[in-house]
Amino acid sequence: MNLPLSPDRLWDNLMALARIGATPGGGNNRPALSALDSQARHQLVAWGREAGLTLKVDRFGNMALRREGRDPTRPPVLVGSHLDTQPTGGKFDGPYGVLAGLEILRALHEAGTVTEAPIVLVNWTSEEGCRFSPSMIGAAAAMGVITPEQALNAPALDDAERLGDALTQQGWAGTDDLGLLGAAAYFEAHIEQGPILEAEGFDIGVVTGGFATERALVTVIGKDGHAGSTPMPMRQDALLAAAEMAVAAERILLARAPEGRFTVCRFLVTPGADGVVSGEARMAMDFRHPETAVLEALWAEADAAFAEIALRRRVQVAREAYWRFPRVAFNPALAERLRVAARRHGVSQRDILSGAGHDAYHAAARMPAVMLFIPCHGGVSHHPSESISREWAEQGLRVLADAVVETANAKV
Ligand code: HGY
Ligand code: MN
Ligand code: MN
Repeated sequence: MNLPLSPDRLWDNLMALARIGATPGGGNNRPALSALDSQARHQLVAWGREAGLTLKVDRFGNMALRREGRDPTRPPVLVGSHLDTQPTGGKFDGPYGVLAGLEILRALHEAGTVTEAPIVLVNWTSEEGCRFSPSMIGAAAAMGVITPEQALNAPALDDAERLGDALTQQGWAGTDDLGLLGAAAYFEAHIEQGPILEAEGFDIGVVTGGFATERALVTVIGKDGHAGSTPMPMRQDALLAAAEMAVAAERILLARAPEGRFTVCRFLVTPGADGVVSGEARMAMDFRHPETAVLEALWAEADAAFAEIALRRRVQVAREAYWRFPRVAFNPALAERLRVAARRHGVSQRDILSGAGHDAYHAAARMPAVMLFIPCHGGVSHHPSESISREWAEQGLRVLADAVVETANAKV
């Protein structure tokens, strides 16, 4: 298929978008539903208008930019990702998938090529869980994985705002039915955010699935005390108990290396004041493993270790999971379509599992879905120095375009 795709225009758009919320060191800080996220959304609307796309926005702020097909009754093919970033994010995590999808629709528009099925570009609200928790709220709500109330009442971690308030405040509380649930397929192109493709010399990763993931808030309650006059044996030091639990959890996950992944994403201490033994500590712990059953067993092992530490240190410990999904399996037929397209373009490829969570995980619960990874330098992501080559960006675009258009023209 020889669509007039323009890799240069894709790159220029990536650089233009990266100027919205640019941070020192070349990164981006565009928190979900902040004024900067809204500015990026409006930029996408303007580009979509140039490409003849019609916009719909749902009650969660998810954006659907639609190109009609010859048969408007056929379920659409979706392609998308997210525009919000981590506070210390890069230029490409999210925007690459959105703007590669846009470039496909632009090329179809310029060529006057009409596919059988409609194609819809999606920008999902609040993929990063760093402002509103948990991650991937827009996709989860649109796919019915969480309730509208859970999505709209999602708390901001940095202030008292709810996601629903921010939607209204920024003018992105839509009322449209995007018609996503009945879609024929969902494609998401994304940077790998890991080192494998670059290290092994592959230009494309065909993502066959994703790690099982569970993030939980672990709360440790001890007793405040004076840092000077409280003898050590009398202390109920929540911070040190939590620290020992974190190290114990790391040991448990390291025993399952290399697939076991453990992170303490946030560590909050109260009062955390000079001169005080802190009586409360809360950790956002993130466990990941390719196998759901193993992940569950690892949490059980960690809970036992936490209970032993709590008893010995005379503190209370409680754990509440707030972000969880089992191992994700993407659609084999769509994965094969990506492999064939990569071979057609002479692009080296390998199958790969995703350790990072993506909006595609929730889409995969409701429709055939698949992801395509391109490498990123040093596997660095969620960092201002996140970077890709123009060649990788182009190769991913061409492979994605073939698979998306073939799916939109597939015989039903
Ligand atoms: O944490 C994740 O995996 C996602 O990138 N927010
Ligand atoms: Mn992402
Ligand atoms: Mn991310």
